[in-house]
Amino acid sequence: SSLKWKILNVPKHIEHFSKFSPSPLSMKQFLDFGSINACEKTSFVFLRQELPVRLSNIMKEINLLPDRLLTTPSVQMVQSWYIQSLMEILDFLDKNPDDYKVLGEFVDALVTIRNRHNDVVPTMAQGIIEYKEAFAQDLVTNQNIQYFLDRFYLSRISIRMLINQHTLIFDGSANPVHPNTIGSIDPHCQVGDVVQDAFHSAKMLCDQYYLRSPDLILQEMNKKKNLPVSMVYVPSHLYHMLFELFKNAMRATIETHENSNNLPPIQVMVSLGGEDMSIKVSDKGGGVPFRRIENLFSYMYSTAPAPQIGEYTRPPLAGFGYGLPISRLYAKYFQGDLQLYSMEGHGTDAVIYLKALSTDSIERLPVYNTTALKNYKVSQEADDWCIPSKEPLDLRNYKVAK
Ligand code: W6P
Repeated sequence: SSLKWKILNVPKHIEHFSKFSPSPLSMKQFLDFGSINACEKTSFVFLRQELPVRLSNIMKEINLLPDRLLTTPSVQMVQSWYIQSLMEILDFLDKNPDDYKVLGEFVDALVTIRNRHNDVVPTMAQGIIEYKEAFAQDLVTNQNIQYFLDRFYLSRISIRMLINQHTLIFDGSANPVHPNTIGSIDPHCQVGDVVQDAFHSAKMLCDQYYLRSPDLILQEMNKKKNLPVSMVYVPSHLYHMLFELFKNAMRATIETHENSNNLPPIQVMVSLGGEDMSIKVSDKGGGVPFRRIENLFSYMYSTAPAPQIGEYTRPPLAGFGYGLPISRLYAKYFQGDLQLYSMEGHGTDAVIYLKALSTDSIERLPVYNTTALKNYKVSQEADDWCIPSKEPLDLRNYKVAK
């Protein structure tokens, strides 16, 4: 049958499309797809090539995972979703872009694909749990998993962005919920408003579990004008990052001031410069030792099995899950970053750096090439730094050897 023929040919299609580099889009290009002269046909012709390229590039990297991880039921399941979705898009390669029915079917296919991949993050996490249960976790494995998941989730964010833009802009039946947005992009995203929204949501969770919550002090700096800071951005991405930072900041604040009647507020500074739009979230939650900061972004160290029934469950307020590493990927997606500056004993500053100019906001995409391949081949080697000795050296026994 034609279905069997297609499945047998999937590896060949992956070979073909993974030879192309993904094409990063700028905010301006995203906006052009959604402007008055937006052409559904152009978007369709672009996506039926670009989606297979992005899918195939990352599928090549899935295949480079250590066998013991690749063969877990969870990772097998995720891989089968990618194969199925790739086949469904390839179905459109021989269809006529001038046929409006084809365009309608394409929107439907994209919605199906997006839903199929909804649970990729928890399913991959399950794969990591299965892997951790069976094998000792070493530093090299942690590095490899970190490298892969950062690229894999960034690829996923980018693919969902493309799908969201096309379906939101060209689904004629859907009334635009936000008339001033172009797909998921707000050309006049009011950063302070998103800060307030995200803070409010985190505060509700915090009140629910701790019966109190810190206040917000919000300040804005706009070098050019005395106006609220505004930029071209995806509000849902910004909200996701801020919500995560606020949950962390609130939890740290409450847990270090357990025996105090007043809580130090969380201070936010939103600053717009010529190149950067930066947001600093400061808490006085006692901070984190410098040595542990890296672990906050580690997929492997922050993957814990789901609590069993009857077991003590932690409040859903931060400090677990993939919130921080994925928030950093949202920042990096349009050439920004997310960094933590902590002082143990005092508190933590979390800073989101974004590009102020839409001309600088260009997708940051992983590409499968020989450099990527090399990064999966790193093996356990001797460290080129000494291991600090615990016992002070007894100098009386010290003899100079040459
Ligand atoms: C902390 C740990 C943390 C992570 C992210 C954001 C804020 C904070 N505060 O103590």
